[in-house]
Parts: sequence; C-alpha cells; structure tokens
Amino acid sequence: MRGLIAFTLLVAVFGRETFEGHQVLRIVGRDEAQLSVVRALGGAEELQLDFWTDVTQVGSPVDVRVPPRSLQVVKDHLESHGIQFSVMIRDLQALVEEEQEEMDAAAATRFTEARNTDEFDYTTYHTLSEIYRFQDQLVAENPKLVSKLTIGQSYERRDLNVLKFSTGGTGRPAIWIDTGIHSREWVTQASGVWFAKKIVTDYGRDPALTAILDNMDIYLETVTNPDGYAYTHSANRMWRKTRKPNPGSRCAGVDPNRNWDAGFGGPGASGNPCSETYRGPGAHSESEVRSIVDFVKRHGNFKAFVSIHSYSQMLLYPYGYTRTPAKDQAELHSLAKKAVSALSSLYGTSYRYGSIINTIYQASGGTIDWTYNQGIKYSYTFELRDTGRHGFLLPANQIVPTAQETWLALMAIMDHTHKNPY
Ligand code: BPX
Ligand code: ZN
Repeated sequence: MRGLIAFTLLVAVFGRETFEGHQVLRIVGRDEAQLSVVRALGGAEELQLDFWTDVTQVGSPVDVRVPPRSLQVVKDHLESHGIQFSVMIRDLQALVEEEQEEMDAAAATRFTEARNTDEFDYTTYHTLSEIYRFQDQLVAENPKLVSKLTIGQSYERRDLNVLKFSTGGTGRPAIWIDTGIHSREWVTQASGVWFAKKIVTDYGRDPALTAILDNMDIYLETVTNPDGYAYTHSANRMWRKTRKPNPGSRCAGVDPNRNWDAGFGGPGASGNPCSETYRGPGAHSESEVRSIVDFVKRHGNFKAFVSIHSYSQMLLYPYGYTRTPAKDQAELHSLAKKAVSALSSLYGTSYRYGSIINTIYQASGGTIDWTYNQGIKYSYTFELRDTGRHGFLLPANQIVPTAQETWLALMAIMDHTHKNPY
C-alpha cells in the first residue's frame, strides 16, 4: 500500500506513469491447467499485470505487460509450470519515449497548428484537441457533405462527436464506423482521422464510394472513448477503459467492449473493477456506450456497423459471447474473406478472419454482438496492425499504410452492404 501511495504521488507530481523496465511477455498455454496458472497470475493484483490479450483459449498467445518488480516472480512461476513464453517487448518505456519524441519532433516542425485539413499531419499521432479541431475544419471545408453530431458526453463531460457524411435524403440506410473505443489503440483513432479525409477526397472521384454516398450515409466516431484518450496522453499511455470511478474500488474504468447488452455478465468478461475487461455495474452503464446505443436505436436504419480496434490483424464477426453461429455466418465469412484479400493486396499484410469466439477468444458484452442482435447484419470488428512486435505502440510511420489498407477492406464491406439491401 505504501508503494502504491508513493507511486500515485509520483504520477501526480511528475505527470506521467513510466514503463521503465516493463516487459511484454507472450505466453502460450499448452492445456487448460496451464491456462489456469496464467489466469491465476492475472488474479494476483499485487503483481500489477496488464493483459493485452485475454486468456481464454489453449494455444492462443497471451501478451502480458509485466512491471519490473514482478518480472522475476512471473518468469520463475511460468518456468516452474513448464509454460512457454517469450519476451515480445524488452523495454516498453523505450517504445513510449520513441513515440513521444516523434510526436514532439513533428509538432516542432509544424510551428503552428494545421490551418486546414490539407495541412494536417496524417503521419503522426495527435492529441484529442487536435483531432476535434480537425473535425471542425473538415465540416467547415465541406459543409454540403459533412456535419458534426454530438451524440452525448463522456463521463468527464467531453463531447462524443460523430461525423456524418451525407449527400442528402432523409432516413437513408447508413453505415457506422467507430475507432478508439479502447483508448490506447492509437492507430485506430489516427486511421479514423485519415478515413474522414479520404471520404471527402474520394467522393465524386471514386465511383464506388460515390455510389455508396449517393444512396447511404456514413457515420464515423473517431474518438469513441475521449476520456481514456486524453488520459493516455496526460497520465498513462496504456489506459484502455473508460475513466469512471468504481465505487468501493481503487481502480477506475469499465471496459467499453464488455459493457453491451449481449451476453452481458457471461464468460469472457470480468466482474472485478481492477480487471482490464471489467464489464461494469450493468449493461450500457457507460455513457460512451449508452450514447451509441441510443443513437443507433433512434436512427433505426443502420445496415453495417464496423468497430475498429488494434492489434492482432484480424477481421471478426459475431459472435463473441456464444458458440452458436450467427445466422448469417456464411455470408459474413465470405465477405470477410473478400475484405481481407482487398486489404492484403496493398502491402501484403495478412489478416485472419472468422467469428470472435473462434478467432480471438470468448468475449461477452462486445459491441458488434449487440449491433448484430439489433438486426444490423454487416457487423464487424477489425483488429489493425501489428501482430505484437509493437502492439499498441505502433510506430507513427505505419499510420498511413495501415489506414490505406484498412480502407480497402472497409470499401469491400460498404460496397457489399450497398449492393445487398435487406
Ligand atoms: C474484439 C471484438 C469483440 C470482443 C473482443 C475483441 C478483442 C478485443 C477485446 O478484447 O476487446 C482485443 C483488443 O482490441 O481490445 C486488444 N487486443 O487484442 O490487442
Ligand atoms: Zn480493443
């Protein structure tokens, strides 16, 4: 406890949590017994482990961030149980500093903030206020195509902004895209910004996108968890959840991808507020989630819903909470195959695809299980680059290539949705 208080003070005084000496281990459990050992490590709160991937399936790698004071214990423990692991990231703070230095250097060469969205630097990571400013500029530059809706406020009262791309009409069928529901997955918010610019650039030029937008609207929420995102800049680069305090616990935040009313409370989520996959006190308890739920219901005509995460290079469809195949499994699977092949065509990036539960792990209360059960057939989740070399700290020089290749997959999904009305 004294350690924790000293540490909290340190963060309060010096601002940011450091990850000096933190390593990311990749653990592969050979059988159920080994998985139980790994899960038990997660339950030992004093070790302060941060599971970057959840432990639910034999043979699937589990990436865990381990602080220096727990490293020896954890490694010894794994070895004593004959559990295989490797060091994926040897010094996490080095990656954090590299990323921060790149951001600072890019900011220094800009002198002033971008005056318009052509000047915006798509090759670097940005703060929340820079992204919000970009959104307003994009609207001001393209008033006939783009508008900004505020669908609610976050726990800390930040606006939840959604860009609407529409060429007119009322009650048109629509496509939803969100990025950044997990705040530390920075390449997703950065890609969301790039997608917004891509849409205004390609409308009227790219026949496929033009046809889509002549019949459908696109809604894009780029910073779906703004409190978390601000916190990743100000205090803890590795923050994933929302920022709402949990009464009776010293741990804050709810996992907004376990908070939806789809298998809520079942296996593949935690009831422990200190867990990275804490489901929250009830379904839709988080304002960031509730605002989307209300908006989607009020709108009533979404035909595709794409929720974008990183990392692990996967394209996933429902379900995550149950092994029961989705009724549209065959179509979802063949469209995923097509989307992934379009993605790979650009830089050869390879993606796995399939249902959440069969491809990554069991997860309950996930976004797209809820949207699918609401009748939105084309519900997908992406896990963008990479496969663990940098994890959430993807170097900024990969932002644009990642966004470009992902856009090809998004176009495949949007085009199919447009051509297959239901
Ligand atoms: C994706 C969709 C539905 C349920 C789970 C996922 C995987 C996602 C998660 O656990 O919420 C993984 C992640 O993006 O958060 C982190 N990661 O694997 O790197
Ligand atoms: Zn995520």
